[in-house]
Amino acid sequence: MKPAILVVRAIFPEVLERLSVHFEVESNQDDVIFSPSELAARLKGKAGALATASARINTELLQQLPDLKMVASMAVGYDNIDLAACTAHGVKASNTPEVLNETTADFGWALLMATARRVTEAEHWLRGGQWNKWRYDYFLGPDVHGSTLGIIGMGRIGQAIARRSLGFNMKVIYHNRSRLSTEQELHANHAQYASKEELLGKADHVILVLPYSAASHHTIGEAELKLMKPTATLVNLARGGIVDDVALIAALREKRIAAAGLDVFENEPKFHSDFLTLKNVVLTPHIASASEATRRAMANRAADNLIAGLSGQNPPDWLNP
Ligand code: 8YV
Repeated sequence: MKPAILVVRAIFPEVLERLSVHFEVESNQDDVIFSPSELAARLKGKAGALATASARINTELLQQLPDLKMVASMAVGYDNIDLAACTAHGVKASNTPEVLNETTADFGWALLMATARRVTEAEHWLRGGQWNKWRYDYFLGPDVHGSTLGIIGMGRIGQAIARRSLGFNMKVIYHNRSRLSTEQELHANHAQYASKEELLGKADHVILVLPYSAASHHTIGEAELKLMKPTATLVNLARGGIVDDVALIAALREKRIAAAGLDVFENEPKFHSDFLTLKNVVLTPHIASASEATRRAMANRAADNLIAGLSGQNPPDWLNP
């Protein structure tokens, strides 16, 4: 008999078909958001789960699921998965690194450009019927080319963003838990290591691409926002919770920084409604990896991991070997 799995959220139909060659698949193509108790009920008796970053995989869940052997998440970030709890319960966990690096870096660039050059604000103004003349000072913003880019979190996505800055003749400074090798710095447009404080004081544009953890909670709060230039922009591509949203709203409202571009929020898909009252923020619904090809690659990579892990092999992206 084939092992039973749950595909927790809706997914590309061809990936479901692929999985059904190996497993008895329970799917959720209506994309119902399960409560923790519904998720536990659905996972009862299942050997595996293909989940996304919105499913909380913790001790409370795992202790109800003695048959579960593997959780394959379709995301690079795995702050939703308690790896120690998985290991304690003999559950393999995997993520989907690499396949989304370039697409996510592209979107970081899109948010940076839109934020600095006030693209969505200007569009709302035009759509609102307010465009009746040209003026020298309409929608002035900071330049992106030739500026200093500060990247916090210089992993694979951060480095892909740094490479893009070469064409914009930018200087790159970065902060990371550990310093890159000289060769990696060279390939990342000669990125220079800086302390977080130094970076915040010097950068014209700050991009956050670090993983979320208890240690990175509110990496950008009131004190850090005060270090930034009043002309600077902030982009968060990483996770809600890395920025203190209440502190950011205050800084944007008081124009202590110029603008922000946010793809992630504390408590998403709910977010602080005060963001909607601000013109100097670009808001997107967690879509940085959302290219057709990349989302397919992520889904297939999660499937590869589940197929390997439940057939006794090492999943290629095993997080808790
Ligand atoms: C996903 C992400 O779209 O990979 C990640 O960590 O944040 C996004 O690419 C999302 O988390 C879906 O699981």
